[in-house]
Amino acid sequence: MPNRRKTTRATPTDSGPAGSPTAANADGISQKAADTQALAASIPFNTTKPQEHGLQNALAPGEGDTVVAPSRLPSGSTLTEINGNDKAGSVAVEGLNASIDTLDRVRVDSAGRPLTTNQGTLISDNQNSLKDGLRGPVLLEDFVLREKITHFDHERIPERIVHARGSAAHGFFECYDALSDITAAAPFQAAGKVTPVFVRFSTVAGERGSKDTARDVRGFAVKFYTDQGNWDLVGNNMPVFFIQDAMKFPDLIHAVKPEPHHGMPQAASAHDTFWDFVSLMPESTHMLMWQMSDRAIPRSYRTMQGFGVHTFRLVNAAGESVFCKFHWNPTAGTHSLVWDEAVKISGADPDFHRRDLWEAIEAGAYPEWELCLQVFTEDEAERFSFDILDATKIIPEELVPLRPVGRMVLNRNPDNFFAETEQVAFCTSNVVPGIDFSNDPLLAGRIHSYVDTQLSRLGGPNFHELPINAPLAQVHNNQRDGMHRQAIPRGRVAYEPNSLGGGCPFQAGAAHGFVSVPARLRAREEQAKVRGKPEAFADHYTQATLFYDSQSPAEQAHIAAAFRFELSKVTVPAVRERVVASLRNASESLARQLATELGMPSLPDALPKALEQPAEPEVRLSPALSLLARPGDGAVTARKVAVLVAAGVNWAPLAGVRDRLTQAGAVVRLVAPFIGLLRSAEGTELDAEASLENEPGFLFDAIVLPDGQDGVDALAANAHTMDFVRDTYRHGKPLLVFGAGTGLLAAAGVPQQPGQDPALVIVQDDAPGAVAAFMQALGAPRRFERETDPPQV
Ligand code: HDE
Repeated sequence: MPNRRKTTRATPTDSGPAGSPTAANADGISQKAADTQALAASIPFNTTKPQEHGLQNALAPGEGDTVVAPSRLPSGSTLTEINGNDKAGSVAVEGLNASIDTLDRVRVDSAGRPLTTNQGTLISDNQNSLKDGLRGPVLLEDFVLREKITHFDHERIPERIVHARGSAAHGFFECYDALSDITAAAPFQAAGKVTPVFVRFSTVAGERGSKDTARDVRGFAVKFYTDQGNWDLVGNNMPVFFIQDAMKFPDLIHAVKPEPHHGMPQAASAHDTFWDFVSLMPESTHMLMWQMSDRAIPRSYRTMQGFGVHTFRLVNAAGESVFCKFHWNPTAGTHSLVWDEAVKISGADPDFHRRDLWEAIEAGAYPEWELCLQVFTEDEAERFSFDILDATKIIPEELVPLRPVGRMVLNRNPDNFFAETEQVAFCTSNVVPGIDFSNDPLLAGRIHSYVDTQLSRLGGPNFHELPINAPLAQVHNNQRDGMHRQAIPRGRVAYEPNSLGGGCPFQAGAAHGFVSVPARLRAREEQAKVRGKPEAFADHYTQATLFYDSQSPAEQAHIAAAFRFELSKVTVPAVRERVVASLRNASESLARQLATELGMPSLPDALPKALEQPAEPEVRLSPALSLLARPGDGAVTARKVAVLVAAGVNWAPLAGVRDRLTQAGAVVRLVAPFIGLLRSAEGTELDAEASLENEPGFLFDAIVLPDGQDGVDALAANAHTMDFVRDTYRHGKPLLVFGAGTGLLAAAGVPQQPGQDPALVIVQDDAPGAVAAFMQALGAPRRFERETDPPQV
């Protein structure tokens, strides 16, 4: 039985005596009144008020003033907080926000548990509604049925307005060396410091259920749960963007999303409104080059780069700041699909990237990226030929090299997609001391939009309390109430300054709190409230040319083919011609090729440039812009290999290959005409886990064709086998072919030029050597040399 406090006279809550209350009655009430009086009296005036004024104070705000209360009574809401019970619990721990904790506090495991309602009431029958007799009417009093149906009716929440389709995982960021010289940001304060992260990858245009392998930008959003608060680095897999000012974002998204009259197409930019918009926005040309490149069809989230896009600031403890750009580089290297493959995969497995990420992490093949910074000063920025506030521009690595500062590893899949991946809210405004914004006008709009959009998507201002969004750093402020509020603040103080809470929570001051870099505005004569862009923003083509010219011949061919495909889907010739006219300012050869391949009667005149004489660029060729510049560590980790089998194949050599690949971390699947048991030529019983029809060849990174005539004949009798072989060859992927398996190559029309194609490995007498060559090709970039346009195989 809870302790019963001796009843005392109730304290009026709406008036009081003149004299200072004393703890005369030695009961809680008078003790509290006395302590509250003493506390309030100990703050005779707001000592920090003068510090709110003047530039010097503004540059280094001080810590708020607090006093230690004579007891915890004044800061408590009620004396009865001591009357604990299993639900009300006990008294809040002093200075602790107990809602801040690992996700373990909300994890649910129902093993061995009976079904209950959401109220915890055990459910006797989860099969039948309550009725007046077996054939009688269902009764409104059936709260079990009603609760179940009601909750079901409201399971869906609005999808993200962009980036609706995504997949995520948990992991950590590990800092290489302390960076306290350039930033006070928590993740970078010590060598080996580990910060938990949650990362969500996404496409942009497609709706929540759309395919993964669309041609699109990929979101690369990282939430750092630092010990100084959450930092969200909400980037993309491309370092630039279509527009330079947030004002145009709704226009851009309306143009790329399904057209409002017929709701098509889904998850694609290949349609009239998109190309109409971007062809009238020449500043989008550089980004269009990236989007038409293979970067828009990554092989996996694990093999794509990430970029913060905008110029940010790093700020050290002394308040000194430098500019920086963020880069994520995958250890596995940058690898992409080819278009024909991406289209086919969309049909066979719309979850291709989600499955790849999930299976890699489940297999312990934890994806890893290196975080690199481009750090430069304001003076250096002034001297660049482009404006660092322009999100359509990169800083070539040849101009400002990348500085590796740490690695990120994703090693835990979510327990629940909705609770974690769907409810996670990334907000570019979530920064920590040591990270600050630049005046990039695109970033400015994002600082507003991300928080704003969560209000409708996640039901109000308390989305930060959703466990996946909650920080690991303690949260103490005077924000109160709002939909679905979780925290139960102790005390009656919800304002600052205050004396009745001893001045708490108090402002942290410049020493610990987030202080915006006192970025010096331009000279007075340059200041004016304006709606406009700096001149340098008008250079719409120089970096589009840099990107295109820096691509390998195969990548350039892919860009041209992508423009051709996209524009061939545009139904208005004038829009196509406008695009080609604009591209003439970036690459004359590309524009001419497109005019021809789109059957244009003539080559459109080049579009007039907004800036005829742009500044001379520092860099005209940047090899780092080619995907081939980062082939990765050559490992075959999580690479998927299909070993084609059928009754009568020679299993022994295949078993050897399977074991070597598996040891190296590749994923090997036995693929047969049908799943299930079959017997090899040696009489070994094999169990095929996939079939030629349920896992088509283009879902794999390479294939192995067996020896054993009976088996080869069985495979040859199934046209799926030909598709398997043809697609693998056409998509530039490795093939390892044993003995009679060469017959399948011939049947599929695959040319066999011994020694010409290191990724087409036909086993002669040195099987181990052949397997090694095959594995090397598996870890390497695709064999684009095979490509012809149109494809011959
Ligand atoms: Fe976004 N963006 N964006 N964006 N964005 C959203 O926020 C927005 C931009 C990016 O996995 C939305 O939570 C504006 C650039 C990612 O949950 C929304 C502008 C870059 C994600 C939004 C941009 C991005 C979003 C929709 C121009 C690369 C998914 C749902 C001013 C640096 C985050 C949401 C996740 C999501 C607004 C431009 C990346 C509407 C206004 C540039 C990765 O707030």
